[in-house]
Amino acid sequence: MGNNVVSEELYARALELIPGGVNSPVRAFRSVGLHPRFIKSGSGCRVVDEDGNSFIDYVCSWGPLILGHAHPEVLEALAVTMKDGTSFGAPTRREIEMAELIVELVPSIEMVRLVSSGTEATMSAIRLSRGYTGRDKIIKFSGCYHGHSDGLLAKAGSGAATFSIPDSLGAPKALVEQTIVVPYNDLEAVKSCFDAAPDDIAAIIVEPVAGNMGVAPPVPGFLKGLRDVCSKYGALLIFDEVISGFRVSIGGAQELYKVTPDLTCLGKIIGGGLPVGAFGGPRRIMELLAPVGGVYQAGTLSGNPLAVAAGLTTLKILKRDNPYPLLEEKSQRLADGLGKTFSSKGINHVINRVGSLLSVFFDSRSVCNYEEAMAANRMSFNSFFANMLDQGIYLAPSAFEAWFMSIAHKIEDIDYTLECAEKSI
Ligand code: HOZ
Repeated sequence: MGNNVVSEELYARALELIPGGVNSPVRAFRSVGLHPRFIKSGSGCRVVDEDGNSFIDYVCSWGPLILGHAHPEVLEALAVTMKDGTSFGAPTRREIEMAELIVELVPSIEMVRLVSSGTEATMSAIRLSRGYTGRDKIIKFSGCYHGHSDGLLAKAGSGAATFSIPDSLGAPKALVEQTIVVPYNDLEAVKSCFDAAPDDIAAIIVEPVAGNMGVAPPVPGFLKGLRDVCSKYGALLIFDEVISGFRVSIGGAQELYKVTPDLTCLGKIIGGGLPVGAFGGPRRIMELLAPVGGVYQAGTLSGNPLAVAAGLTTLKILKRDNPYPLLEEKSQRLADGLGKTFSSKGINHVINRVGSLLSVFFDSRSVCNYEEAMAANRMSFNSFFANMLDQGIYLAPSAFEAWFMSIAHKIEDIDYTLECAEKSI
């Protein structure tokens, strides 16, 4: 679409100064064989690049922007808050309001600690689970991405999958050995781990809706099975709801699937587009955190006033407006339309969707785990991606990332996307 002369110039400059020209690997567009577009602005469901090309955006900053770009109420909250200063490194009134709202809306959370990213949230929840249980090992699922802390990079999805990095260089072997990796949706494999080491496993960490191998919903009984196994062996169940929190329902996946984790990690939407993470759970566990208990965790910008203002405003709007039925309707229209288009052209495909999270795999079988996601046809995805971009549709530049719908996507945007999909196949 249009030209990308300015993006190319900026990319060349960035390559000299920033590894790979980007501050997060998937943004580089390398896996789809293209160069990134440099984004200048966003409004509603659209972003505009430095060359003036306008795109319908299904990345939405990788999930935070459920209200779309530059939502007026979020901007207003930021403007008002900013006048009083940007950071104090001291408690503020809004943090309590934010904690109250999270506790009210997320079923399992009685107390919550704010941090600055999802990576910090999962890393800290793991430390807390180890402190609480006095055990070291954790179970994670292949293809689930829980941020980039050392022990959680084993068989991580997302960027690591995109670039075929099974385990990151630099992650100490001794630490990675504490992470047991099993296939997503495989309850029997989890049970075998506990049978083999009943007193060693501190926690299971799981994306209750996997969103970093593309989207893979939990099969019926999987999450409940994890809950039962953790309760049986005295391990903690950690739901990483950084993507699914306030996305698949206002109470996240735990509300949707009616399974109560011990700890929940949040991020993305709760920052309203600014950097925030959080982890929470019952008082008896959370009060093991310093300064009450002996598990240390801290952060200069934790609970940053601007981030809290944007996040709090976003959560209040979600509670006030309940956009979830409409998001469901629009996302279904998109998924159904894509499915119809691919079928009419005889293209093998799987569309996985939970609410406003979806992804497309070019495969004839179901995709329930990382191994199946990896087996799908990536070349077809790459050419689909390039053709969509050319027509003004900005998808995540990797088959292992989700598409995100916002309240700002209108029916006409979805129908236009479908027209483009028809031409892109
Ligand atoms: N791999 C991250 C999302 N799952 C990408 C985040 C980013 O590049 O901003």
